[in-house]
Amino acid sequence: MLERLKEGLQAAIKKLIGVTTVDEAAVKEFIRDLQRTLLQADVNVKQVLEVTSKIEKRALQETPPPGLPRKDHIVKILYEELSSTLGGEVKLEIPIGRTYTILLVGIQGSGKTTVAAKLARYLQKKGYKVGVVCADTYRPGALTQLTMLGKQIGVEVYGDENSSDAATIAERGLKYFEGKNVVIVDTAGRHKEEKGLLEEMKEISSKITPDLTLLVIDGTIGQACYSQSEAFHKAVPIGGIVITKLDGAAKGGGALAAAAATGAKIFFIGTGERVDDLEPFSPTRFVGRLLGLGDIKALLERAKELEMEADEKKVQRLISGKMTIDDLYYQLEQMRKLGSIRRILELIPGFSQTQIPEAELEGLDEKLEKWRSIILSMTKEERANPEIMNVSRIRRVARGSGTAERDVKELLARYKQTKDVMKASKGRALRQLLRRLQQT
Ligand SMILES: Nc1nc2c(ncn2[C@@H]2O[C@H](COP(=O)(O)OP(=O)(O)OP(=O)(O)O)[C@@H](O)[C@H]2O)c(=O)[nH]1
Ligand SMILES: [Mg+2]
Repeated sequence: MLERLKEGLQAAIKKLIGVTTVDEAAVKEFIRDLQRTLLQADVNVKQVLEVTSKIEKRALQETPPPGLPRKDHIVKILYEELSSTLGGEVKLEIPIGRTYTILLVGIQGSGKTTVAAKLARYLQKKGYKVGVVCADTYRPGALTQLTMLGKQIGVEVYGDENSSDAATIAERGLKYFEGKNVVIVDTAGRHKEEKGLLEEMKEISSKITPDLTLLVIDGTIGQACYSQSEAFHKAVPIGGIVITKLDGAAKGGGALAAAAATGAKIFFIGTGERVDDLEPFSPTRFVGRLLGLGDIKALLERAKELEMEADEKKVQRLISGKMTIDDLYYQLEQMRKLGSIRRILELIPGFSQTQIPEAELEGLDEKLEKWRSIILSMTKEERANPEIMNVSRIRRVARGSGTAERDVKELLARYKQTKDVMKASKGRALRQLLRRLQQT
């Protein structure tokens, strides 16, 4: 599945791992390789530029935890950013004690009927009692197709060849399957015109008010997934997406990225014609597989270990009152990864709201951006030994970072304040913070 994308990504990684030193030129080349590969997979240009510029920025600016090679750190960044481009994790949760209704919509030939059978089988294997309703009155032999698939997997199918009223059939089907855990409703894809199809979906949806409407999209159309799902979303609220035919679809990567860009979650992917070829979709697992899961998993674990080790060393330094500006910066970056600075600072005993006025908390997230450039304009010596910062050094750093002298002074004051708090509490404050962060 998605062999070319997989090969392209892995070749780019291999090349990066192969260079002797990862300098700016090597990162830029890596980024170009990624762009080429993603574009070939029909990922939308805007999305390609967005994700690769994030990767480039992080690759050039972030300091890997001590002990983790820069190359590995960049692969980790690639993994994180690609996963987040494919949206968040989602899981189909079936409630117990009532019938959960899933409505399948999508254009002609997208794979709805196949997905109806695959999904029924998937849920049945999990122990749910499932019924499938054929609410397609347009396709010749639609009911026969679904009934045959139902027989194959041992799931009952409801339909009415003599009626052309899809919404009423859907409604009757739900009544017929009272007592089942899940009822899946398959709908028409062919219609005289698209408008009519969307009208019919609207009618069915308002008549049966499904718990979940899944839009089934053919993955071979690539980035066109975006406009297709937008069109459907305007007619009925789409709760999630199923991308089919990812087996052998050269544009599958683009299809997934485009679907995720609409904001709807991808629930499942179809990977073949057999009834078992359906997988729940997890962006992290999927990207892990694209990049070669075994390696990625080991790398992530190692990165985590090293980060924890580094944290412990920093805690030691902070406790002994030897905190540097680098430590402060690292800590702020770590926190930023965990959420808004404001929320985090509220967790630190020494930084409680009694000490920081509300107004000051407001712009803190943007302030971190300023601090980043200030710190980057300081020399190594200054960062390790902020006490040497005098008027002329402050002026130089302000000019170099494009900030005001008062910003530099403020950063230095905040540094001193944090250091004092840490020292006074002998690191208790930090330990408490770390413990709380781990719990959130
Ligand atoms: N290779 C591959 N083929 C698939 C997959 N899903 C569906 N198909 C094929 O795509 C074709 C159309 O699938 P259907 O399930 O009939 O599509 P539909 O959306 O119900 O079509 P209409 O009812 O006409 O709107 C069939 O030949 C399926 O076998 C998939 O994941 N991989
Ligand atoms: Mg069908």
